[in-house]
Amino acid sequence: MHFDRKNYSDKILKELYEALLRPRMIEEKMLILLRQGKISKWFSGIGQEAISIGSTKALENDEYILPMHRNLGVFTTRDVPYSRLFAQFQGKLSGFTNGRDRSFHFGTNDHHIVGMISHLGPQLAVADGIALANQLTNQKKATLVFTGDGGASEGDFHEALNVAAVWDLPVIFVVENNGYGLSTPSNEQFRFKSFVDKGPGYGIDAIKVDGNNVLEVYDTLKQLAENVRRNPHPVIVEAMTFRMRGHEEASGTKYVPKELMEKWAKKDPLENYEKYLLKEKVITEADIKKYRKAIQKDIDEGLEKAYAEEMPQATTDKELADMYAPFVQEVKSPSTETKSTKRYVDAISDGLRQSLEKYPELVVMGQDIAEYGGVFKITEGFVDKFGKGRIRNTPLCESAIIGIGLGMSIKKQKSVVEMQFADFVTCGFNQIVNNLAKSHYRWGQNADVVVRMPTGAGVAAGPFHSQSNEAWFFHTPGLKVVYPSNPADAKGLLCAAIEDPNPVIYFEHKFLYRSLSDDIHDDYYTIEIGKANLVEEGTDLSIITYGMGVHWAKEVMQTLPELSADILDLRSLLPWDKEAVEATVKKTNRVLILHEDCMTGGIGGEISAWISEHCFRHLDAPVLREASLDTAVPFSPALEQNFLPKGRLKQKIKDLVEF
Ligand SMILES: Cc1ncc(C[n+]2csc(CCOP(=O)(O)OP(=O)(O)O)c2C)c(N)n1
Repeated sequence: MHFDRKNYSDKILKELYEALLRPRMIEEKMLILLRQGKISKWFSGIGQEAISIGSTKALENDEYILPMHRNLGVFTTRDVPYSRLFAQFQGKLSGFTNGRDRSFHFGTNDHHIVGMISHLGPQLAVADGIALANQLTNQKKATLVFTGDGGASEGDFHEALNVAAVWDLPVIFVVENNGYGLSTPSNEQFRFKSFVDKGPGYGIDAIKVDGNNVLEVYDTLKQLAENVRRNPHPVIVEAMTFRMRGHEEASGTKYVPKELMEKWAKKDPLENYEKYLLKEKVITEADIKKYRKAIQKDIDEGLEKAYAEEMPQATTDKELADMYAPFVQEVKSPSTETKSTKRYVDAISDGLRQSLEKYPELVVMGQDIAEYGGVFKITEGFVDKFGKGRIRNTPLCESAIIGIGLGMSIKKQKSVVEMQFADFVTCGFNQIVNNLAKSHYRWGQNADVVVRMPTGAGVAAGPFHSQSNEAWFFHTPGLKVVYPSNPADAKGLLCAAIEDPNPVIYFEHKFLYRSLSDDIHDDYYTIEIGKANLVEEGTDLSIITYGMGVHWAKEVMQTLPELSADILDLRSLLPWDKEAVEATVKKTNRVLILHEDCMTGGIGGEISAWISEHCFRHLDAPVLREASLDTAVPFSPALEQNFLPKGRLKQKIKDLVEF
């Protein structure tokens, strides 16, 4: 292995050596602990340390690094206290996740590190988000994110690179090419020869380094980082290396040809660098002993402290509360009584515009939302007022854009992401349910993102532009879900969603956009998230509903003058207003839950179960539900109307009162 020290001082060379030695020695200890059953799992980075060390040393300490499962060296080089690191591995409270996540699945803003989630690829877009926040606030900072060669097969890799390229984001994408993804060798993972070939495909630079040569990694990354800071743009670095142990310790390496192991063993990054430094007389054998002794002491002390700590005890209230960033909503009333007539679509636009005025750190992202104004024209004229930096046209990369929202939150910026249609959220689903929703619970990082979801049927738009998918998110702890049914709520709930530091899925019904108007307050105001609204009062039954259901219920009740109903508009689905539900059940004793979403697995099932469990004594009839058919949303108008519940509603109401 050839080392070129260029003009680097002995001091730097020694620092690199010491930094390289640390993760190696910790790992050797971890392997012993694993054998003794004292830790549960270990993903070894032995043989790959030079990439973590060279990269981390090349960056400034306040530049974010997003490591993967073999990047222990990032944590040790950023001086994460060993006792906390070991406590984290053991699931203890003084780790970084209150015992809620394992190994390297954590971030620490104190050290400017954002850890991975198991899904690997989502990490890459989070780096884009941090870089975008830096760019928008004029901070000349690089952001560095790792991926394995296997993880790079995920669509997330493509999306993150593509967005970074289009937006000139200062992100260094380091691909650790270690030849395998679990047991799958590169030739079964991809066909191209080198990740460097991907650069031109994205219109960005790409460079290959010997990932086992710490000096080469350090020097290359240092220059790249300087370059990226000065002239923001993304770059791919392919670091060639090899995984010397199993995917994780239990899985072994039987499938790896012996010759490959032998070949790469000769390239060990630590041994080779040590030999070089000895030969160059930068260090002596005595220095090595000294380093080892000091590191061993740090490890022993860290372990002792971690072991001395008790295992955490569970407290249900705390576990539940920590799914969300603490926030007590202060409901804002409009400052004057001035009102004007606004359509539902204008009310959303109004709320969004006023929120952009209120929060200079708020950025809106979505497809065609800039000059074009979005397909529903909600952001029309916004670019002129707020500029292209804050009103951002995005490529068709839902997953990356939502992940970018999380990255922006890490830098304390708010974002609203517009799905062109709620249906397309499937392409960003993983980021929402696994990254945004779980981030606060896992490591205390809130995701200050609102996802706007033009939803619903009734406009003959077919199976992929009409779906109701609120139930997917209703089932996901960590999210909030709101669903306004009228212009006043649309504005107030959007402003409230943007104020809330938690991820909020905001449903807006396309059918209502231009069909419903009302006099609404001109001033900024918010509506309480989690609070239902009793829109009509009656005595014979309660219809609990939201969205279009509110309008269907009102309309159908008009055709039944002999009956009167409480119509309860939930407005918020997560959390939903149990008090209001209980109150109406106690009042009328007969309940129908109505929603546009399909019956099976719709949120009506949950509300019905809750009523049975908590209000059973107040019921004079079983809780009934009416909902769409359990089919996809059909295109042709007659089929679509048959799919929707409205046509069946009258009979259901009669069934309920006659029970
Ligand atoms: C979406 C997803 N699919 C599969 C896995 C299981 N898995 C974890 S790591 C891994 C291999 C990753 O290979 P690579 O990215 O090359 O990193 P390496 O482990 O080689 O460092 C696999 C298949 C996962 N965690 N997430």
